[in-house]
Amino acid sequence: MRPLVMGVLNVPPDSFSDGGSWADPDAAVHHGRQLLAEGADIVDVGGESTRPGAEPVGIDTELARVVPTVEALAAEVSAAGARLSVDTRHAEVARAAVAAGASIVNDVSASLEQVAADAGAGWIAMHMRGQPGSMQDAPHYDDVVAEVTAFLVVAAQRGRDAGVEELWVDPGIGFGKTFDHNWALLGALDALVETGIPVAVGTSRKGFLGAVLADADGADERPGPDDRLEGSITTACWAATMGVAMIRVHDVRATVAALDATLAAPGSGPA
Ligand code: PMM
Repeated sequence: MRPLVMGVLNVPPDSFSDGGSWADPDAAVHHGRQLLAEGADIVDVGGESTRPGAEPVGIDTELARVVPTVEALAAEVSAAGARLSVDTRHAEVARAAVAAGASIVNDVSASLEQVAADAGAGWIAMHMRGQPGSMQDAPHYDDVVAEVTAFLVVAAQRGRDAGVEELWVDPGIGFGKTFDHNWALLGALDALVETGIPVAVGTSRKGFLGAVLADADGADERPGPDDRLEGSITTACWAATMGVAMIRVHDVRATVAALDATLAAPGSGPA
């Protein structure tokens, strides 16, 4: 079965990959509609950039970006049989977004299980080592796959104990990880899937893809976020064959088509 495709709708002006193209609320709503038309199962609205080195924006700014966008999209998303998620680390923003029509809390801090449970929302618990401002300062693990898996199994249990009825765990590609850590986690996605907890993953346009794509075509310069489509799609398809339940992407149409092609052959999914 095809994983759910979550389309990224970043409202902050400093988001690393779309450079704030959708910072104006009307433009954000327009882009949300486009993600939906392209086949997104979930539209993920975020008001605070968590790219490496990003500074926190403040709750009021985050609320002002997220809530009107969720409100404006809620009816259309639901009519299309899709859902809205809110990408936030902050309880207040999560609560307000769910009140405005979101039904999933996409939580890069893996700490909002009680908020999600109380709001009757689903919860995505992502692994992050450190905080966005400093997380890429020499991250170290003895065994990245074992440590991230152990963290996520505990998080999922916390979620269930809090009363969350629908949850996913996400290894947090790029969040306090070297490029090698990211590849190790992607290579071992099947082990995470084998825990039986639904797995979400996001590789789309991330820096570790730029390094590989530069090597591939012999270019001196690494492609920027907008030029990482091939790597984004290939890793999404890889994750799908490993059995993940959800993939977070910027390029919805291309990813959906590639996933359908990848999964069309009998036996192409997880064993
Ligand atoms: N990556 C980003 C933001 N939110 N949420 C989940 N669950 N998983 C991710 O990998 C993830 C996320 C950073 O990427 P962006 O700046 O392009 O949104």
